[in-house]
Amino acid sequence: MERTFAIIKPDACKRNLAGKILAKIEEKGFRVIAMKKIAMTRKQAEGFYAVHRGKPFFDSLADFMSSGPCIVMVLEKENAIAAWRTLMGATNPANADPGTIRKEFAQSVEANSVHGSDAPETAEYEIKYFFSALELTA
Ligand code: FUP
Repeated sequence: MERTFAIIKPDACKRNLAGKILAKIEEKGFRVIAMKKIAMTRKQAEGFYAVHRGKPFFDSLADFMSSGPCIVMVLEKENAIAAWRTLMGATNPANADPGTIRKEFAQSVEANSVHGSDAPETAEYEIKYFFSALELTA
C-alpha cells in the first residue's frame, strides 16, 4: 500500500466540484486516510510550491493557491502516487486524456483543479506539510 497527497484546488472548490472529484477518487478504490478544508496564506502557498520559486508562473500560482479554500487529502491505494496522477490527467488540461479530472474540470494550466505528489519523497514532504501524525491514523 502506498500513500499520496492530493489537493482539490481553489478553482474546483469555488465551483462546488469537491463532491464530484471525491466520487471519482472513491470509485477508483482510493481510501481517504485524512481530509480537511483549509485556506492557505500567500506564504503557505509559496512554501508548498517552493520548488517552483523563480519560475515565471510562480507568483501567479502562489496568488491562485491562496485565492480561496482548498481541500487537502491523504489517499491510500496500491501505487497510489501513479494512480492518482493518472486520474488527475496532464498538468495542462488541453493535453489531458478523456476521463481524467483535469480534462473534465480544469479551466487552465494554472486553475487545473487538483494536485498530486509526483514521487514518494514529495508525497512524504507534502503530507507532513499539512498533516500531523495524529491526523493520519484513520
Ligand atoms: P503537476 O505536478 O501536474 O501539478 O505540475 P507541475 O508540478 O509541473 O506544476 C505545478 C503547478 O504549477 C501546476 F499544477 C500549475 C502550475 N503551472 C503553471 O501555472 N504554469 C506552467 O507553465 C506550469 C505549471
